[in-house]
Amino acid sequence: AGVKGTETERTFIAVKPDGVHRGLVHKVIERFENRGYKLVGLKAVVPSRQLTEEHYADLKSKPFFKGLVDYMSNGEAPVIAMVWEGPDVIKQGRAMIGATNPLQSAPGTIRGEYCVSVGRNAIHGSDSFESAEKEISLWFGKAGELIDWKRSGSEWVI
Ligand code: 3AN
Repeated sequence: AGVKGTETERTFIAVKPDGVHRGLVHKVIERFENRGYKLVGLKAVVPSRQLTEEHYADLKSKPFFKGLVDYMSNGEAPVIAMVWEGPDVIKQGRAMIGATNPLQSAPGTIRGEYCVSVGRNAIHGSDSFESAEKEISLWFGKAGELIDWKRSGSEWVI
């Protein structure tokens, strides 16, 4: 996940199938780009059940786990998987996304603007450096899928 605490910190952000169905991909990209973060990886994926189960391994014992895996991996819409880079992007990404339950998400956050249901909360973001490392390697395991580049004008942002 890049180098923690520096401008090369990286996080895994995914627009989930409900967010894709609802045409929210550009809203998510716009917010991260506008903030000054840099997109270093992007793809549309229909994740296998196995990938989804690994991604949400911490939630295995939850009653909604099977439903969550079904809806992520049934292929009715892809997941748009992204890696974003920049200062404090893991924590700020979570702040921009808002609380897990959209009814508790502050207005102005992505969930606080676009969602009302915890089971359809549109977007995922890594919640710690360790999760970011795990999730980036899970979703972007192949060499060459993440690009190191410099945003022109970034000296005015960072
Ligand atoms: P977050 O997505 O904010 O990191 P987690 O990791 O607790 O939150 O939950 C992962 C995903 O599991 C949520 N984004 C949501 O899709 C689903 N989920 C969490 N809690 C519930 C719930 N009570 N009922 C249905 N789905 C849930």
